[in-house]
Amino acid sequence: MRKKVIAGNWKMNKLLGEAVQFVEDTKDKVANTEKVESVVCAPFPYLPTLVEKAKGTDLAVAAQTMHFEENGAFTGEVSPSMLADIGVTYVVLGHSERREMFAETDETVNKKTHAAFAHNLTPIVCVGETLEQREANQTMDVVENQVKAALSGLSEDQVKATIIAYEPIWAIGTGKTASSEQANEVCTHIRKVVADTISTAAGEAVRIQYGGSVKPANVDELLSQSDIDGALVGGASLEADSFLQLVEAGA
Ligand code: G2H
Repeated sequence: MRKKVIAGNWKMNKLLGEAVQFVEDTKDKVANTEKVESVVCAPFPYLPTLVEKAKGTDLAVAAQTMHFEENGAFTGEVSPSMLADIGVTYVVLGHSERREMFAETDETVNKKTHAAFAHNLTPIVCVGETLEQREANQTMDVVENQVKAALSGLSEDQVKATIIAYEPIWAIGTGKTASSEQANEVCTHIRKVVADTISTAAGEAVRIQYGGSVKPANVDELLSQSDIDGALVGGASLEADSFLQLVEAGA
């Protein structure tokens, strides 16, 4: 039985006071950790404060990206050791917005995945196809290649601990959700790719989220699918009430 993971990806939203208020409003209500993990992926400047506020609760705090190097001349970047040092426990890697706008590649995602494990950060690795690729029937190949590249060189235990977020790019922030069957079909393929390339046990253990316009109204159906183990949620994770409803759906 895989534990569900609901992660709210705030992207570049909220001011500090709003971020703190969100954590105050949710941290004691995200119980039921046997069945679901709750994560907020916040902008860098808020991470130390939010980690402190959420300490001792079941709300985990994540970064939305990081560099793969420990330190050095990388102006504006944040390293895995910095995140670990302040108590961050998860990190989103390879989000399509970072692939599209900030030159993230399969190669850098792979380096970052290794760097995450070297610092006990759980990586949430994002994969997904564009509308053009879906219409050209390339979805399975595109996603398969992204998954293989991201996981390359990881140990079986590391793969088992990885969270993969399948986010079809055409469904992100557009209000268009993949149907739960469409989403599950790709998640099933991802699990098979992991089983075939790593091991059957890794395929069984790896958790696969769906992301792309998930909201309280569609989360139940998505989470009821055989290979969907949670959601990476943008817009609908910004309000505490909505986030709590999403977590409740996973519990
Ligand atoms: C996809 C998702 C969060 P939204 O990017 O990662 O955003 O739920 O707003 O489509």
